[in-house]
Amino acid sequence: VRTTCPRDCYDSCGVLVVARGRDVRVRGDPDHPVSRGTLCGKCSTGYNREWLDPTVRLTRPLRRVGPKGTGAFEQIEWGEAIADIAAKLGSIASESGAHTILNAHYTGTISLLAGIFPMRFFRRLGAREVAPDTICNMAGHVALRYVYGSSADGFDPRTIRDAACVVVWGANPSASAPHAHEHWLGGAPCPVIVVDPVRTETARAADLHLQPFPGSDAALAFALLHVMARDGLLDRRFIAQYVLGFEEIEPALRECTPAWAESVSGVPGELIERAARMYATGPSLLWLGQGLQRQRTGGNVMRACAMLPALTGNLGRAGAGFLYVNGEASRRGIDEEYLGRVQGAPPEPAPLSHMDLAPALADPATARALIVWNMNPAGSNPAQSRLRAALAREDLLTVVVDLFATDTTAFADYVLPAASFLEFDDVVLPYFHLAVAAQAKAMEPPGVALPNQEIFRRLSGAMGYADHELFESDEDAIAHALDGGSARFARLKRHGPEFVSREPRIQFESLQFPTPSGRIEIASGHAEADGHPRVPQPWADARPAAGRLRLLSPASPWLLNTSFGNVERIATRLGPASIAVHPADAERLGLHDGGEALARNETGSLMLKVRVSDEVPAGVALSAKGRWPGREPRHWNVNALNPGEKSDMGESTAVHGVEIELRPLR
Ligand SMILES: Nc1nc2c(c(=O)[nH]1)N[C@H]1C(S)=C(S)[C@@H](COP(=O)(O)OP(=O)(O)OC[C@H]3O[C@@H](n4cnc5c(=O)[nH]c(N)nc54)[C@H](O)[C@@H]3O)O[C@H]1N2
Ligand SMILES: Nc1nc2c(c(=O)[nH]1)N[C@H]1C(S)=C(S)[C@@H](COP(=O)(O)OP(=O)(O)OC[C@H]3O[C@@H](n4cnc5c(=O)[nH]c(N)nc54)[C@H](O)[C@@H]3O)O[C@H]1N2
Ligand code: SF4
Ligand SMILES: [Mo]
Repeated sequence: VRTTCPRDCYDSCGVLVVARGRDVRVRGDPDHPVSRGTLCGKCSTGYNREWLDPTVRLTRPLRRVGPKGTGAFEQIEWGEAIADIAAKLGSIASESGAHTILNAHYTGTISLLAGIFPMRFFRRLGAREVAPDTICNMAGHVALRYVYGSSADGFDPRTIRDAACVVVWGANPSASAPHAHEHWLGGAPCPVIVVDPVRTETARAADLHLQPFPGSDAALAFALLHVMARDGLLDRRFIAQYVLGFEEIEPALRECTPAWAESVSGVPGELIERAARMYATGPSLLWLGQGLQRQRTGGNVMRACAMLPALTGNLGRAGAGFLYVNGEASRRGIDEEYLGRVQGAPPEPAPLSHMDLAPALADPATARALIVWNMNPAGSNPAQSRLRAALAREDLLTVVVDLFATDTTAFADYVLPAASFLEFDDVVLPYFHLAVAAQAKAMEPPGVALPNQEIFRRLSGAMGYADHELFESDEDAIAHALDGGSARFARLKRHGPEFVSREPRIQFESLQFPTPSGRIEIASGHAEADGHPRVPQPWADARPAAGRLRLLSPASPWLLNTSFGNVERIATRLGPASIAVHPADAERLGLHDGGEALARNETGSLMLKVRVSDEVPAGVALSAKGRWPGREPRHWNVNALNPGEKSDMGESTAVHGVEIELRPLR
C-alpha cells in the first residue's frame, strides 16, 4: 500500500507498507519525489515497532479508577465510554456553559480528516478552542499577515533550480525536515546561507553561517538592508511600485551599520556584508523558520526579516520568494474549511492561548472539562509543573484521545484509543512542497481503536445532535473537500502525490498582495491598530541576566515533538537528556563534558548531562524538545523550565527565549 507520512514535518514522505503474510514492513516509497525511498530514522524505527505493537498501543477505551496522574484505569466498551462522556459534557454545558469545555489539539497528525473533522463536533458544542498555533508559530503568522496579507503562501520549493542564493533563517531542516536538508538544500545549484545561533548540521553544510545571539535577528536584518541600501543593491523601482512605507524605515536603516549589528548580535560585520551582497544579487529564496519567531519579540523579527524580499525585488519571479509554511489549500483544490464546518453552530468562544492553559485549567470557573486529541500537553506545553497540578484537579473532566499511554493520558478520566495513519484513509496537505497526497489504509487498527473523526461522530450521536455534517462519512467528506472528488482520491492513492502545477509556481506572480493597500506593507495600519509599532524595529532582545544562559529547545532529529519518545530503540540511542554549553561557559560555571548539571529558574529545575561544545555561542545553551517526562529520572522534561512567556504577537510561545542558571551536580 502506498501512503504518506502525516507527521507535523516539512517533508510529508511517501510510505510503502509491504505485507508478506503477517510480516508487515513500513518503508520509504522509492517513487516519491521528495523522500526518494527513505523515511527518517525516527519513523522507520517507530513505525516498524511500537506503532505496530498492540501491547504498546492503546487498544480499548479506559476509565480512570485511581488518583489522577497515576495511570490506573479499567477497560470499558466504546458504548459506555461515549455515553458517560456525553452525559458529563451535557451537564457541564447546561450548568456552566460550553465555553468551560476546553478543546486542545494540535500536531498528532496533520492529515485532514483526523486533524480537522472533529472540529465540527466542538463547534456544534460551542467548546472553547485552545488556539493550536499559539504553541508553535502564531507570532510569525500574525507578522507575515501584516506585511504580505498572508503567511501561508510561500515559494514553490521546486523553484530552487532558478535561485542564485538560498537563505535558511531560523530553521534547522537537518532535524526538522531531513529530506529537504539532504535533497533540496543538498542539491541547491547555488550558495546557501544559514542564520542560526547554533552550528547545526544544516549550518555546517552551508556556504555561509551567520550565528546571531537568539532574539537579535531583527537587528541583523536591518544591518543587511543597511549594506544593500548603501551599496545601491535595493530594488528602488520594485519598492516604488509595490511597497508601502519604505521611507518610514529609511532613517533607521542608515543607523544600522554592520559594526552596530555586530555589537548587538555577535555576527561579524564582514559576514553581514558578504551575506547582503549574496542575497541582494538574487534571485534569492528566503526560508523563515518557525524556530526564528519563538522569541520575546519574535513577531517583530519576522516583520523585519520579511522586508528582505520586498526591498530587493525578490518576489514574483522564478527562484525568488519566501516561505514560512505553505498552508494554502484552495489552490491545491482542497476546501479545507468545509472539513471543520457545521451550519448553525453557536458563536465560537474567544480562543485561549496555550501560554495560558495551565492557569486556565487551574480555575474551575474557566475550565470544567478538557478534551485533548492529537496532542500531548503534559510534555509539549510550558509551565509543566503548574500544568500537571491543574491536570490533577479531581473535578476537571479530562478526556484524552491518543495512540499511546502518554504523560497526558495519565491524567485522564477517559482515555480513548485512536487509530494510526496506517489504519484509515485520509488526505495529507504538505506544508513545504505544493502537493496533495493520499493517506491510505494499510491495515486494521489494533483492538477497537478508531480514527479521531469516528470517535467524534459517536460523541455527536450520544449528545443527541442531528446535524448531518457531524455524521458525514470519511469517503463523503474526502469527496466533498477535494476538487475532483473520489476519483481524484483514488488517483492519489494509486500514483502518489500530485503537485499544484507541472512547472514551479511563482509566488505572488501578480504582485498583488492581500493587504489593505494591495501592496507589501512595511508600514502597517493593522499592526499599529493592534498596538505594535507601525514599522518593524531594529531590536535585539536583552541578553540574559548576569550569570544566566539563554536556553534553546528546538527539534531533535530523533523525536517529533514528543512523538517517538516511547520508542525504546530511540530512547536508547538518545541516552540521557543533555544540554550543550560553550566551552567558555563550561569553564566559568565549572561544568565538565559528560558531567551532570542542574538547570534552574523561577519556573522549575531539571537535571541534564553536560555536553561542552562550541556549536553554541557563549551565553546560549541547547537542549532538544520532545522527551517524555514520565520516562525521565525525575519526571520532568525541558518544559519544566519554560514559563510560557508570550512573544509580542499572537499570544504565541517565546520558548527559545527561556533563561536558566546552570550549575554542576556532584
Ligand atoms: N520546549 C519546547 N517545547 C515545545 C517546542 C519547542 O520548540 N520547545 N515546540 C512546540 C511546537 S512547535 C509544537 S507544534 C508543540 C507540539 O506539541 P504536540 O501537538 O503535543 O505534539 P506531540 O508531542 O507530538 O503530541 C502529539 C500526540 O498525538 C498523538 N497522535 C498521533 N497520531 C494521532 C492520531 O491520529 N490521533 C490522535 N488522537 N492522536 C494521535 C501522538 O501519539 C502524541 O501523543 O510542542 C511545542 N513544545
Ligand atoms: N525531527 C523533528 N522534526 C520536526 C519537529 C520535531 O520535533 N522533530 N517538529 C516539527 C514542528 S511542530 C515544527 S514547528 C518544525 C520546527 O522546525 P524549525 O522551523 O526548524 O524550528 P526549530 O526546530 O524550533 O528551530 C530551528 C532553529 O532555530 C534556531 N533558533 C532559535 N532561536 C533563534 C533565533 O532567535 N534566531 C535564529 N536565527 N534562529 C533561532 C534554533 O537554534 C534551531 O536550530 O519542525 C517540525 N519537524
Ligand atoms: S517524520 Fe518527516 S522525515 Fe520522517 S518519515 Fe515522516 S515526513 Fe518523512
Ligand atoms: Mo510546531
